[in-house]
Amino acid sequence: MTSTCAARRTRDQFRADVLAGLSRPQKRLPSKYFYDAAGSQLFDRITELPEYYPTRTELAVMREHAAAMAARCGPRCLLVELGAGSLVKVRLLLDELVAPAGYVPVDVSGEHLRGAARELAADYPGLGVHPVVADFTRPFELPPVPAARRVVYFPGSTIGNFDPAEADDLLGRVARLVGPGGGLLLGIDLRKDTAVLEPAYNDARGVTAAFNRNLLVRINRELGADFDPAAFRHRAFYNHERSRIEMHLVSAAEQRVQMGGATFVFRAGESIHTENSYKYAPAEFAQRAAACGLRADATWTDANGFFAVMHLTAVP
Ligand code: SAH
Ligand code: AVI
Repeated sequence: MTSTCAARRTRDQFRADVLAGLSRPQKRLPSKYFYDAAGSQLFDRITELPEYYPTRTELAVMREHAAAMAARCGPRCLLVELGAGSLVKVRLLLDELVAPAGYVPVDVSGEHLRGAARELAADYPGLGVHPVVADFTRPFELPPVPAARRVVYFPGSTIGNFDPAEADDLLGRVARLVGPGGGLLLGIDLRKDTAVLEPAYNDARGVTAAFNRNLLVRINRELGADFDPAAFRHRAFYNHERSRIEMHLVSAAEQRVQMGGATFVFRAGESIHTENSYKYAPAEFAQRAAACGLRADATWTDANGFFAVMHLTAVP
């Protein structure tokens, strides 16, 4: 009963966000809606693409420095992972943590999260695994697990999918969630040559294009719209001024889309802005985090300076 109510609230919010986003002069859709079960699987395929450097680079940084990262987290910590996805990277950390009090993966993609959590729990029999299906930009309950310290693990540069003001809100929320002395272990994608950045979001096999168009497939299925996904072209480019990759779906022709009682008109070439992926410099990021109550005390990066993992401590 409760879960049916929760599912209806989530659906109503999805409908409201889509209607509001498509009514703006520059049409927009929030990127968190990419992740239904199919979207999570497409994202997993993206992480294996030769052009998509972030996942393999972050994994390499984690592999090299997992022991130092675990030492920063400290013994008997409660590890809370935001945007946990397939729970791949966390295994490197769990292998090094001393007597973790528990692990709480948080994700909006419920079916995918529950499946991944079952597999992880089977592989780590002594560990308390408590998956939470929630939108981490809203308040959510943590299981009451006693721990020496709370640490939020937020890999993948998912923080980069938030505009700077939203990222600041999220950092403040994390600081409150872990409390003074608690930690944040954060992955951020760094600024680099456009020749590396743009192919990562325009892969030759078209997996990122399918990931982008899946948003329209989901809107059709869950909200009864009549988008023709094939009539929208995937476009991704680096916006230098804003230091971000932008992803759009560009209408190939003039067309109308119905959803409920609403009609949305698209001009040929008009786009829906579906995602931003901000790229940072570590020092600049540390400065913004400090203003949100988190002091950066360790940074690990790869030899190319493509990706950084930072540990930050919440200050009173
Ligand atoms: N952490 C993984 C996955 C990154 S993909 C990695 O590093 O590879 C981004 C993940 O964040 C997806 O699993 C998506 O479902 C989740 N996500 C995005 N926005 C979210 C939100 N607002 N609340 C909860 N989960 C979210
Ligand atoms: C999850 N997030 C950090 C990915 C990114 O790189 O911004 C999502 C993604 N979008 C297209 N490819 C990957």
